[in-house]
Amino acid sequence: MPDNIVQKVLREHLISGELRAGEPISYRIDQVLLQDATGTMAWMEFEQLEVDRVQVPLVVQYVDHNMIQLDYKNPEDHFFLQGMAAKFGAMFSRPGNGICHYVHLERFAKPYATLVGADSHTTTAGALGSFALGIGGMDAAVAMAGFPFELQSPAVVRVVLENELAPWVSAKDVILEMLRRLTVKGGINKAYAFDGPGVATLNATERATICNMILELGATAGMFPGDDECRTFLDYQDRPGDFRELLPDPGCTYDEEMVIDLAKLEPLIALPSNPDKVVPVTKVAGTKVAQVCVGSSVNSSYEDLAIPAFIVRHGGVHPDLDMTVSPGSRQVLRTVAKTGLLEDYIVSGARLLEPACGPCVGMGQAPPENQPSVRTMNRNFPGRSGTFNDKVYLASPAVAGATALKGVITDPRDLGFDPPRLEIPKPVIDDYMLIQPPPREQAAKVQVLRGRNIQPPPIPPDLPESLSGKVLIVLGDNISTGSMSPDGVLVMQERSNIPAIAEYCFRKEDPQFVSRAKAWGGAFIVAGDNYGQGSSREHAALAPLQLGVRAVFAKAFHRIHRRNLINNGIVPVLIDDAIHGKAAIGQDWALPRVRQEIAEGSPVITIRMDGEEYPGRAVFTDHERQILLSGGLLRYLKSNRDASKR
Ligand code: MIC
Repeated sequence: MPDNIVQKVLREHLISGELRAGEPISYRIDQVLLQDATGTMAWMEFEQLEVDRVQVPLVVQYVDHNMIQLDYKNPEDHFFLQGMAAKFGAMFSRPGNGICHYVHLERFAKPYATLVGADSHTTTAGALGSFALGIGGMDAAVAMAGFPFELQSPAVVRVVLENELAPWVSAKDVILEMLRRLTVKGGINKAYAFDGPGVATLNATERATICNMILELGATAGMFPGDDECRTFLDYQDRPGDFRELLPDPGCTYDEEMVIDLAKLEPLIALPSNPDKVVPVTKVAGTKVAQVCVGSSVNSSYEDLAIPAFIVRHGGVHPDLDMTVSPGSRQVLRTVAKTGLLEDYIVSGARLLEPACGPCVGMGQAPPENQPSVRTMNRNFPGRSGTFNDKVYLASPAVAGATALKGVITDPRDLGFDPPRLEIPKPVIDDYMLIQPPPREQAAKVQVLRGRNIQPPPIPPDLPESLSGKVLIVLGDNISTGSMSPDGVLVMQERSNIPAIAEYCFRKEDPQFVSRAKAWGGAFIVAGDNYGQGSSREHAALAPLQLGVRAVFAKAFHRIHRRNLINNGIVPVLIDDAIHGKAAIGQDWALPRVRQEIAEGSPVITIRMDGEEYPGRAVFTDHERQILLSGGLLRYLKSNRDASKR
């Protein structure tokens, strides 16, 4: 049967199930990526699986998120991760080596690889023909232990790219256009396979921009073919042996199709505070801006940095704003230094940051309240920048550069000069900060520094016959995981300590949430559509678990967060508008037959409120039901292992 590129990679790795949209499948994982903010929990979960070494060909532990070392917490986490990587056979990318997605693209991504990562933007590697997706830390731990990865087979959408981008229009505008058309929930359980004549006009890092932000559609993955552009990038990276041609078979089919005429796109911008609030830049041109941030895991390649550098050399960064630049990797930083771009930025008055996520997750450079910050980053959920009432806009490096020059949001087509003709130099390749794990015999002797703030994850309780308690909070649509586990230096440095990070749960939405949850003994969260969008952070499930939350009722869940809830023994129940409309804080709700309904595979989970019963919906795979009945994924795996020993 002719296969599209998603099917080709999955078929080569398939262990069980059928490659049909919606069917549960399991497949073999080649590579796992961890970063520091999710990695500490993932390693502690891995330890619980009692496996002496990672069981997949490549695991890389990056340090790129919690880079501000306010006190002992983050640096001790970094050394813990370095020790765990050495002990269990993972590579370690030292702080300063770069952003996980960018370094992974440069050094490890390749056609036909399957990659999972404890970071939602792991999808970036799809630019080089990997089937790559973000997952929670516990799922990453289980993948590292060699278990097949389970997924709902995504519907494959063919994205036909036609023609070529006009001057000053960029790959960022392609993905912003997709967000404009499809919204932040339009891609749930879909994989986007790029095809058509426009594909060859986009180089690997432009493809990475699109694949990174494909996640903002809620999508499982995005994939470009393994074609000449992919080969060129791998050659530049001195990895010609990693190339394999990966093209759709003639006559292959797709579940859906969309067409984007690249030539018709114009510079776009996402308004505060959701990545799908996309409008043409012309609509908001002239808005005064306090900050411009270039770089992060998206738009941090040499080319991405070259365009704003070229623009701001026409007079310097506007005195009324602050401009920051974050290169994607040490390789990019060295290339930028060698080619003189660094000098351009220094002369122009930009602030140079280290190759790390930085402002993207509120790791420093928080903007002033209520003042626009234009960023080339991937998300602008409320408060993510670290500032409570932030106003973050997302746009391309060209728009960011033009804005930095003029001090107001500016369409680069109005600059009055042409974009630079970019020669992409051969990068400076240097893996000095990527540490190989020692051989197995030496690994056992590795001493791991367990910092004082590193506390084991909470263990979910058993799922009883019935659950009852109070509604703790009622939320609207598109609540991101940043609400349950906020961004910013102060909160994120508690990523290794769930009791501490739980104190910040829903602090933006409702500062009384935590005290109420404690006083009422936990219970239930009620939410709208696309609950848990955004980040893969398992902490968004672990913090509610710590506070006693046993079930979450929502009109729809984001894929990664839904799975994190299940893994941690919290029941995700689907509800309709009518039930959502009845919910109020403090109501007594019950799931009177929850265990039996889940055990029987019932499509309904009965909700009782005010003496009436309502049908909540349950859509679980058999395996997910077993996980919930066992009190979470680790308890499920442990009880299976103990049973097989008996
Ligand atoms: C993000 O971009 O939101 C993050 C921070 O990289 C997260 C991971 C995390 O919260 O640690 C993600 O994308 O999964």
